[in-house]
Amino acid sequence: MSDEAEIKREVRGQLAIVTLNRPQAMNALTLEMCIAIDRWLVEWTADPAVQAVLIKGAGERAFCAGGDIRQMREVLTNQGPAAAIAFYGHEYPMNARLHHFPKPYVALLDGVTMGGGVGISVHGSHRVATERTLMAMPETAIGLFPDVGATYVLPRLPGALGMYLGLTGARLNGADCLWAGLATHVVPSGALAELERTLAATDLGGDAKLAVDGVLAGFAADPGLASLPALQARIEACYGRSSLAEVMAALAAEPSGWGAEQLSLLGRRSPTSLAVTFRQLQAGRRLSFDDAMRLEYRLVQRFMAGHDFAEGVRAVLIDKDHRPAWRPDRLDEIKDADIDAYFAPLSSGDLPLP
Ligand code: QUE
Repeated sequence: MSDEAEIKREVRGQLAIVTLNRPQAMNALTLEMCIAIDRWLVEWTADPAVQAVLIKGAGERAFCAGGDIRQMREVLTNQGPAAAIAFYGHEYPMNARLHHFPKPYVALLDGVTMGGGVGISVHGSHRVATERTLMAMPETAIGLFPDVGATYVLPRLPGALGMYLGLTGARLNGADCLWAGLATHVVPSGALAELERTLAATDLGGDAKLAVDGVLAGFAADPGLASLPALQARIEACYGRSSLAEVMAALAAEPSGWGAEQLSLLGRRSPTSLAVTFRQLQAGRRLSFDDAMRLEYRLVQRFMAGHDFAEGVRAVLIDKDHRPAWRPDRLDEIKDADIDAYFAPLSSGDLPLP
C-alpha cells in the first residue's frame, strides 16, 4: 500500500491498525476515508483473524479534526447541496457501524479530536486520551450542529454536560474526557507506540475485550487536572433548563463572571445552530442510536441548503476573520416554525442504515 494513501491499514498479530494519514489537514475525514472505515469494519466483523481494531492519526497535532469541511464547502459552492450531502450519507452509516461493532475498537486520541474525529472514536469500546488530547464538538461555531452521533452521546453524559458541550463547543483535555466518560483511559502520549506494540503482541483469541482492558489498564497514568468538576454546578444551574431562552436568562443571572463569558461566547455562535442543537439534544435523550443518526441526516440536509454553514466555514477556516455574518443574526429573530422545518421528514426518505 502506498505511503501517500489518505488512510492505511495493516494487521499485526490479531490487531488491525488504521492510520488516518492526512497530517497536513489535521487528518480531516474525506468521503473515501469514511467509505474505507465502513468497509473495513464489515470485513473485520466477519474475520476471525482480527480480534481488535486500533485507530490513530498520523503526525503530531491531531487524531482527527473532523470531516473535511473545507472541501465540503467547495463541493457545496461548486456542485450544490446534493453533492455535499453524499458525504454525510456515508459518514453517518459508518458511525452507526462503529456503534454496533462487536469487537474491541481502540482509538488513540492523541491531539485534536473534533467533530467527525469524535464520531470515529467515541462509539467504539476503548477511547485512549493523552496529555495532548483536545476534544470538542465545535460545529455551532461554523453554522452546523453537533452530529456524528452526538444526538445520542451528548444527552447521555452526566447532567447538563452534553448540552453545555454541544451548544458552546467547549474544549476538553484528556482528564476532562475521562471525567465525562468520553475517554475510557488516559495514557501518556510517549507510551502509545509501546501500547500499540503490546496489543499487537497479545493473544486476543479468548475474551478479546478482557485482554484489551488488561493491556490498557497497564498503561493508564495519572490523567492530570480536569477543568469540568469545578464548572459542573454552574453548568447544571445554567444549561440544565427546558428552553434555550431559559439557558440564556440563567447565564445572565449567574453571579460569577462565568455566565457573562458564556453569553458572549454563545453570542458568536450561529443562532440557528444554537436553536436546532438545543432541540436536537433534548430529543436525543429518547432516541435509539440509529434513530439519532436518522435525525442528524434530516438536520444536515437543511443545514447544507441554508446560509450559515458556508458562511461559518468561510469565517473560521477560509478567511479566518472569525466574523461570520449569520442569517438570522439574533436568537430573538429565530422563528419556531423555521426550526420545526429542520426536523421534518425528508421527501427523499430517511437515511438508509445497515
Ligand atoms: C468546527 C469544526 C471543524 C473545524 C473548526 C471548527 C471541523 C473541521 C476542521 C478542520 C480543521 C483543519 C483542517 C480541516 C478541517 O475545523 O469539523 O480540513 O485542515 O474538520 O470550528 O466542526
